[in-house]
Amino acid sequence: MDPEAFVAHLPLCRALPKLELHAHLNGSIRSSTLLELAAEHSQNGAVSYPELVSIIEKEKRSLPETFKLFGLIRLVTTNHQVVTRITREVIEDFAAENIIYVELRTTPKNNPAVGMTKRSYMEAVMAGFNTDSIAFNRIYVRLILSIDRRETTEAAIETVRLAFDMRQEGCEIVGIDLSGDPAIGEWKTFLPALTLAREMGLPLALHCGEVHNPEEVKSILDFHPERLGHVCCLDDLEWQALLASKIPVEVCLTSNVATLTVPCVADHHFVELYKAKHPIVICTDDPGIFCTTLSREYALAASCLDLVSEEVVKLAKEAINLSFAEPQLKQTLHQLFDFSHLKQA
Ligand code: 6MZ
Repeated sequence: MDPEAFVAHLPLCRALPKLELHAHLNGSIRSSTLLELAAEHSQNGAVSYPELVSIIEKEKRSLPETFKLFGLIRLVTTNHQVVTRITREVIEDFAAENIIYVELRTTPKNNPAVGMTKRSYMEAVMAGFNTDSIAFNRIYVRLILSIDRRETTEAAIETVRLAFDMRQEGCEIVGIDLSGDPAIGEWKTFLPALTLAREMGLPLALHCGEVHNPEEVKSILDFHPERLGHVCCLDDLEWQALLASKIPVEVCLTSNVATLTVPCVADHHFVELYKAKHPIVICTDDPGIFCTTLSREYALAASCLDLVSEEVVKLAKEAINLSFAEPQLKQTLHQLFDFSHLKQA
């Protein structure tokens, strides 16, 4: 990757209207907020502040270290008010960098100690939608509910039912995700919940192949979810099956390099996907954790693929068709692109 080309692409990538289709709420938390919450919780002994700071400051950390950090984040984001605050800040930050549509994914959590149920957690998330960015249509926000790989079949089904019920009630829920530490859990545990989601008409965006697990990757590809995240560790056979499937891939460059899943951006498998005209969408995964922005991810992708401006705009615009937005909103998003003052492909 040519650093000069990266810098040259940044202004366009910042100005570009963008869609974020793979961002975890608690991975998008502002560092300043995380440190503030950690300082509060270190006083009551819940977390070790120096430990958290040292993990946050590390530029690259393995997947297990990353999940250790998520464990710490979980300890400081326990109550409803904090969940609402984080959601509001994340939406404001996305809107500020010209993201016009986001599918924010989050894992509904039970926390009996503070009277939190999966539903009340989601209500706290939606209370964070009370921002000027949404009110003035600067950004459209939709939610994807995540099943954590540590969960039981029953807990996963509870999340899917909650997504269905809340969507029926008019909440902006558009799909189901499977995420969490890829070293934990088995496909057969989650399959009943994912099958139920499909029966209920909820699209699926599943994490796939973050670690080498050919059996699970094969099962996921056979299941044919609407979108896949990462697909980093695929053997030849699964790679060919992925290409043949045409299942769109959510590409998270900085995250994959930071977690040492991929050696560097230039060697990232998205280059081959792009050249094969496989549907891809550029995403951040966890912008707070990996200190990145969607504009930066687009500039990285553009410099790595050696794209001209028209191709960058086209790549960003294609995300509309890969989103789970309702048809009318897709039309609105197309118009927003068409009215932007950027060169159209
Ligand atoms: C797998 C990830 C992830 O749900 O509490 N998460 N799962 N791979 C990744 N790549 C690095 N990044 C984040 O957001 C944080 C949760 O999202 C999942 C993990 O389960 C993490 O605890 P929420 O809002």
